Amino acid sequence: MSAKVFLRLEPLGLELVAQSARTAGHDVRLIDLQTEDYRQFQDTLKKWRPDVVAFSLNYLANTPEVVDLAKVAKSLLPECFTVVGGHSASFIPKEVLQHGGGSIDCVLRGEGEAGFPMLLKAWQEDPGSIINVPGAVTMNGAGPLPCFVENLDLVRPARDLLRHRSKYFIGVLDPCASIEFTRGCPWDCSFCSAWTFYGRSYRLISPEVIVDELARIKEPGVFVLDDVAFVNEKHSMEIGEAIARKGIRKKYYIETRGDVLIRNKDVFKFWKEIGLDIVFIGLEAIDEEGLKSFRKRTNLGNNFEALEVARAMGLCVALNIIADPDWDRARFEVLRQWCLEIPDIVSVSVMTPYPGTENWYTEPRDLTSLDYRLFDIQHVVLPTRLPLAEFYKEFVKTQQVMNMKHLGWAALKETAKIIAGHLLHGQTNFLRSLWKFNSVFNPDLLLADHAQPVTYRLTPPPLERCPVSSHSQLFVHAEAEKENKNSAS
Ligand code: B12
Ligand code: SF4
Repeated sequence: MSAKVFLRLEPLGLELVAQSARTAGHDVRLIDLQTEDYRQFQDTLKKWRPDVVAFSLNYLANTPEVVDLAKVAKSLLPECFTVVGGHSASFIPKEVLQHGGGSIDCVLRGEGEAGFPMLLKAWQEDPGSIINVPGAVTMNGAGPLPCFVENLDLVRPARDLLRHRSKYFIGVLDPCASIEFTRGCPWDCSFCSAWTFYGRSYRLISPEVIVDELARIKEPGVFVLDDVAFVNEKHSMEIGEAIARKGIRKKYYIETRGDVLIRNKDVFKFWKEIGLDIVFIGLEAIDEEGLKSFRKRTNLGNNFEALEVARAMGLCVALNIIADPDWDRARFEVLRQWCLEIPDIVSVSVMTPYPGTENWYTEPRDLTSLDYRLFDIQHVVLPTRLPLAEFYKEFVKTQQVMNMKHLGWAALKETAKIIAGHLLHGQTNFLRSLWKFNSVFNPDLLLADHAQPVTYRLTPPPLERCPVSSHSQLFVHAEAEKENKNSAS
């Protein structure tokens, strides 16, 4: 839903996988179905007739769509080898294969740059041997655990393979490219799978490589897609200094934590000077109990101080709060009031257990829906205290209050200036987004989605909830500890 209104971003993960295949000597094309349609997908398959069709399944909610697309690919090209990879596919490989009913030949777990060239080689040499490729899962069994990319500096994204680069934007950063500075997250929040996917590893990309790439990016806006930006003070400063030396002028969007901002104030200050524009802080809760239940490993004092510090630096601050399905009207009202008292952009999401998170195993409440499409943190998949229709009314009312507070006269004047600048360059993504909110964020539509016929059902967590005995049972990759020692310091 956010992708229909506020943003549409470059699929960097897929570009990296594409480049790794290209480096291995293959002819590769990319179709981003955020900017192209099913007809173009089918036309490409029919005309180009690729040997391999690979899909990126990062978001759980997209599972039915990806499965159906794989079925289309197989029906058009029965001889082609179909592969599904990406964040969510890595946590539910067997389910994805089963939904495919023979149309998906392999799910490749983990970092695609590492496994995909090996998989292609194995398939070319002896299709029966793909089961030995790290991360490969087929109907016949699973290969060894996926391995990490040896050196993140060596694979760079195939940006040239995307045909509609002007369509990528986030809010006022229109057009906007994406870039990665680091990979992994050192924290371990209970609702998040960012850290479990990478097995707790945290790796840095060299400042020289980053700056070289930034210099080649044409878009004026840049989305830094690190889970938590600027954790490593030295690395962040080195990137900033290299950008300044090279005279690169861009506007940046980053996501980070409140405690990181307080600890590395100098970094944020320096980055503000070289173009840092929007800082998204994953606040998640405005009460200590909430922070503790999410295992955020920080406190309210830190978070509120971070907001003050960021505002004082003149940064545009955006933050997220997680609403629990158990919330009543009063709880939503408290959030609305708080949101009106602060100048920042606030978004609200619904607490959702995802495969690959600790919550998936420990959440005591049973799921009320197994429809993948509802696992988008805007729909509710746990029992609500309020009747469901009422919950959605309160939820959307809260989002509307948050959205409207930025549309006062002063804000509109500023917005008009920004839009005029975009129009001069033929960019209309941000302008269009201003009209879309009410048609997308609508309680009746959210409720109606629960009545849609369900073709593919998510396998629920084990009936017996119990604490996760070892975090490593959640990890996708092996040998994270070794990797950490090599590069996180
Ligand atoms: C950047 C980001 C976004 C961007 C997306 C940009 C884009 N176009 O891809 C934006 C801001 C739009 C976004 C939105 C959302 N996000 Co988000 N996002 C991330 C984040 C922080 C990084 C993803 C990323 O680009 N990583 C860097 C690249 C290099 O890695 P990658 O894409 O994962 O690709 C690698 C592998 O997955 C694999 N791979 C990927 N594709 C393929 C394909 C093949 C064939 C193969 C072999 C391998 C492969 O290889 C790649 C290279 O190593 C992740 C956290 C994380 N660390 O993954 C959350 C994350 C993916 N997001 C999450 C969520 C919940 C959301 C939202 C629902 C939130 C919301 N507010 O609505 C929306 C949903 C958007 C949607 N399209 O439906 C959850 C996913 C939950 C789930 N299991 O579905 C994550 C894991 C964060 C979390 N807290 O748990 N997100
Ligand atoms: S929510 Fe943020 S800080 Fe917590 S584990 Fe996920 S990425 Fe890391």
